[in-house]
Amino acid sequence: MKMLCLLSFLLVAGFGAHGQTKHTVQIRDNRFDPATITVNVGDMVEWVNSGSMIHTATSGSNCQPSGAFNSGNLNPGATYSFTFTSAGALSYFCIPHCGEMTGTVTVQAATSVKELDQNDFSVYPNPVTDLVRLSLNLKAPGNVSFKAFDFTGKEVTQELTLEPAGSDGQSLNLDVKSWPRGIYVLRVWVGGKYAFSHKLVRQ
Ligand SMILES: [Cu+2]
Repeated sequence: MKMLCLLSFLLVAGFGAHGQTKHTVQIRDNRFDPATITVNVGDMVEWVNSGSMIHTATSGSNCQPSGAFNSGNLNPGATYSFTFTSAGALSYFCIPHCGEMTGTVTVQAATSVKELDQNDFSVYPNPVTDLVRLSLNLKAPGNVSFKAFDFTGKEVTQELTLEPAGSDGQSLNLDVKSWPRGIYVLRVWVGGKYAFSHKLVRQ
């Protein structure tokens, strides 16, 4: 029961409604952690002031606000969330420390890839405890790469690539033994374009 509750919490906290992913950026004295983050259209970024000073997350560059978003002053412990609804790269900074505290949010459009969709991609076993096999059921039109993220939006793997298909198809084994138990998202790119995401449960 305890596990079920935790699972429900993770689902709500990690994905929210409508498949939205929440990403967290820690505001430290004096930097954003991570300073660069890539999200998909519709995703939310939450900034958490985990420093001991007042900071802001304010879109713009060279200490000039652009008006896209602005947290206002965040006291230690305060949070600010913003949902990104259009693709592009947005620079931001902290108003009191704009010379040294800067970051970038890159928002990518989820493009549909007709030649390959989620049905052509299998993840087995799922839930997984140690080794998960990722494979394509169809020959993809280009290199397929993916990254895994935990429920806070932190990347947990370097980019992994499936080479263009040979006669035996494309697959690889991903060792997740060292990952903490929880829910992960595999984001899949085909030919360099974001295609879809797939949930992976490490139990
Ligand atoms: Cu600051």
